[in-house]
Amino acid sequence: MSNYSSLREAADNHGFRIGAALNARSLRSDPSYWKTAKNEFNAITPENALKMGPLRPSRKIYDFTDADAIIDFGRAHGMYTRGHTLVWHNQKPDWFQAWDYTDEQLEAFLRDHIHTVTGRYRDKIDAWDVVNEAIADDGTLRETVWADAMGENYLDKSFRWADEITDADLYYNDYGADAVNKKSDAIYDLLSDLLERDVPIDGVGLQCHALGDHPDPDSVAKNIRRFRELGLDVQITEMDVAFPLDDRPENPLEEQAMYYQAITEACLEAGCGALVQWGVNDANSWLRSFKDFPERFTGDPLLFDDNCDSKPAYHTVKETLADS
Ligand code: 9MR
Repeated sequence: MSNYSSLREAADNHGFRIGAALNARSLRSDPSYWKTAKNEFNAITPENALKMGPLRPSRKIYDFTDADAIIDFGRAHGMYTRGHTLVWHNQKPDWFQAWDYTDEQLEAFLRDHIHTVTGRYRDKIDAWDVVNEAIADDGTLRETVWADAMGENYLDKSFRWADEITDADLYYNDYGADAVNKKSDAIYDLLSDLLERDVPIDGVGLQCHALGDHPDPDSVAKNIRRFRELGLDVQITEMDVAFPLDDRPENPLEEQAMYYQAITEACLEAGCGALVQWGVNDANSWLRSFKDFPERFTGDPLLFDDNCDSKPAYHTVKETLADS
């Protein structure tokens, strides 16, 4: 057993970033959530507050209240901050539906959005997920409003606009691409092309939502290595580990602990610099409320339970960091 009193201390001592996605409501209202976030993690990602929908209640108005609260919390406690996300097909503002824009207007809107948001947090955000989930599950470019108006070039432009304003590291982030597979192959090709065109991209975020399928940790390590060899930084950006309700292992908490351990080992061995879990504690996990798969997965995917008590996975991750 290590002598470290927190995950944060173990991670700090080994130059690793261990993070959690945060929401402003729980930070404001739940003291054990606040305390766990502050004591156990040295990195944060606002879970929703920096997305276009929450930030843009109307076309001309920004609402930075929740984003500021989370980012100020991180800065007050010396945490590394990931900004999530500037360009995504989901969580667009509601008013978007009714907006009858031209391609040129949409491009100008996106450029202004990226300039404004990266500008506000110029000295406060360390890494941005500039583009999120641009590749579809079959490996082709996802059809989105951005691709529709601007073509594939929307990625190049988005990274360049962010780079005009901020010195933060600029990431491409996606799910289902944690291991070597068809989707991560497509992302590898996409990012190689961006680098070849001198697009300012620094890293790739592998989300690692391990729900039904738990990607093979050896293959995850191999995947991390190949992106590193391209010259990119790699981070695990949204990890959670759940099981299908109709195919639960006998000891889900033990299995979960072993899987978190294996991915932490893969990160350390392959040179991935951060592991961020997607929430602080189970009660706040998106799996509890996500409408797209009601009651399909166990709802306790994180390192802390509903009361913010540590789970077996917490201890395997901490020991793995301590031994590194
Ligand atoms: O956790 C987020 C949840 O609260 C939102 O309702 C949802 C909207 O689609 O987005 C969730 O976060 C997603 C992240 O931004 C991108 N990768 C997948 C995450 C889980 O769906």
